[in-house]
Amino acid sequence: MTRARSTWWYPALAGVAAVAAGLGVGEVVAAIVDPRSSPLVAVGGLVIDRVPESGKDLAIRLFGTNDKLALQVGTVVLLNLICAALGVLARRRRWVGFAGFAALGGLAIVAALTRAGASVEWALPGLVAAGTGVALLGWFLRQIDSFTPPEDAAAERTADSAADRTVTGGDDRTDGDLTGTAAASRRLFLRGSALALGGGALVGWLGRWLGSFSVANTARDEVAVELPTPSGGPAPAVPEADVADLRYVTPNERFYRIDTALVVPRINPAEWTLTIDGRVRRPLTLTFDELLSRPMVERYITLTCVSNPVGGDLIGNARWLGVPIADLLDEVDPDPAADQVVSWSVDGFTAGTPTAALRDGRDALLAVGMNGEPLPFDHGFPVRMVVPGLYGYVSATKWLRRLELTTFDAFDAYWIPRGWAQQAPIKTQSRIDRPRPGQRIEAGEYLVAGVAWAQHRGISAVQVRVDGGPWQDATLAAVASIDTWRLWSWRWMATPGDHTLEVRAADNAGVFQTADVAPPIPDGATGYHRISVQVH
Ligand SMILES: Nc1nc2c(c(=O)[nH]1)N[C@H]1C(S)=C(S)[C@@H](COP(=O)(O)O)O[C@H]1N2
Ligand SMILES: [Mo]
Repeated sequence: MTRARSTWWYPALAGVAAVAAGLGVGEVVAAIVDPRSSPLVAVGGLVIDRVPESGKDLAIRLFGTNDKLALQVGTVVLLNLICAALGVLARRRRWVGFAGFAALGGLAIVAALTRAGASVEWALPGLVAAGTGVALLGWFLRQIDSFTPPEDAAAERTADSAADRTVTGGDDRTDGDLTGTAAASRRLFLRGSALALGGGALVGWLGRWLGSFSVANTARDEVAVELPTPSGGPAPAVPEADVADLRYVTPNERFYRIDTALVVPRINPAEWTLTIDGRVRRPLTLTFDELLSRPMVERYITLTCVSNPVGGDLIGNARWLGVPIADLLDEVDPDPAADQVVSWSVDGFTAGTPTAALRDGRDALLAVGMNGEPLPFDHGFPVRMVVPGLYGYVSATKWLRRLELTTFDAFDAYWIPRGWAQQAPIKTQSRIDRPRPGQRIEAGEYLVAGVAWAQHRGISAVQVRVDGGPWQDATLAAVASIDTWRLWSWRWMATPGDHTLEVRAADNAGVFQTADVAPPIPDGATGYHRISVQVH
C-alpha cells in the first residue's frame, strides 16, 4: 500500500500549504480592515451564534475559558483536513479543488458580512484568502504533475498490485531516479509548500498581533487621565472586608470574563455614541465626552454569570464608576408599556433588562471605570452596563452602543432563544474557598472561609456544617452595600480523617438558599457547595 501513499500525500500537502498561506494573508488583510473580519474569527463567531447550548456547555467544560482558543484550533484542524482532501481530489479534477477553496472563501465572506457592524470591506480577507489559496493550489499541482509521471495517476485509478508492478517509483523513488527537470520541480514544490506553511503561520500570527493595535489603545490611556471624579460622592470605604487570603475586591486582571466575542471589540471612544430609542418620547444620542460630563457615581457591585455552577468562579466584585441609568431613562421619557430595555453591543450581543429594575432606585450604571481604571477592553471599554442583582446575561452588556425600550413580548435578547430565562435575578449562593476541594490540611484550628452573595438583597447569615452535623454560624466580614458579595469565615477544630464541609447563606430577608440541586440553565444553579478535605 506504499504506492497509494506516495501519490496522495503530495497533493494533500499542496492543499494544506495553500490554505495555510491563504489564512495567513487573510489575517493580515483583516488586521487592516477589522480584526473581526478575519475568516477564522468570522466563521468562529458564526459557529458560536449557531451552535446549540449543549455543545457550548461541553466546550466550556472541556476547555474552560480556553474554549475560544479550542474553537479556533479546532477550526484550523478541520480546515486542514478538508483542504488536504481537496488537494487530493484536485489532482484528478482541478475544478473540484478550486470550487472547494472558493466555497470556503464564500463561507468566510458570508460570515464576515453578516457580523454585527460589518461593512463591505469585511469581504476582503475571505476574498484574498480564497484567491491566494486557489492560485497556490494551482501552482503546486502543476509542480506535482511535472515530477510525478501521469502513469502514476492511471495506476492509482486501476488500483492495486498488478498496476503497481508496471510502474516504477513511489516512495522508493529519490531525486536520482527522476529526470533533472522533474527533480527540480519536486524540490521547488517541497520548498514552496514549506514556505507557504511556515510563512502562512508566521504572517497569520503577525496579522493577529497587528490587529490588537488600534487607536483605541491610546484612547483608553487618555481616558485614564481624564476619568471623572464621582460627583455623587466616592464609593463608601470598605474597612477590613478581606478575610485571610481572600479579597473583597477582585483585581481587573483576575476578573472572570464571559462573552461571545472571539476578538474583543476595540472601540475608539471618539467615534462611540450611545443611542437611547425605541418606545420613548424623546430619543437621545450621547457622545463619550457627553457621557463623561454627566454626574457620576462610584459603587461596589458584584457581577455573577448565570452559568456559574455551584462552587464555580464566574463571579467577581469591582468598584464601578458610571452614570446612573435611571437619570437617562427619565430624560428619554419611556412609554410606560415598555417593560424591557434591550442593550445592544457593537458586536450584536443583546441583553434584555426589566425597565423597572433600571428605575427602582438601585445603582444600575453605564460604567466607564472599573477599580479606578477605564474599563479594560475585555470588560467592555468604553462603556458597559452594570445592574446590581441581575445575572450578567440579562443586564451587563459590554461594548454598549444602544439602549432600546421595547417589551418582553416583542423581543427576545441573545440568550433567550437558546433556552435561558427572560427574567434572571441572582439567586442566593455561597462558596467555600478555603480549604480548596480535596486539599490536605493539618489537624487543629483551621480558618474555613469563602464568599456568599444575594446581590441587592444582601447577606445576613452564613452557616457551615461538617459531615452533615449541625449548622454553625460563620463570621461575616464588612460590606460596602447589599449589592456585593460578603466574605465569611469560620474557625474549625479539624480532627484527623476525611471530612465534608458544606455552606449555606441567608439573604437579608432571612431566607436561606435552597438545598435543591438545579443546573445553571435556565436561570441559575442552586444547591449547597460541598467539598471534601483530608485532615492528617
Ligand atoms: N457584548 C457582550 N456583553 C456581555 C456578554 C457578551 O457575550 N457580549 N456576556 C454577558 C455575560 S453572560 C456576563 S456574565 C457578563 C460578564 O462580564 P465580564 O466578562 O466583564 O465578567 O457580561 C455580559 N455582557
Ligand atoms: Mo453570563
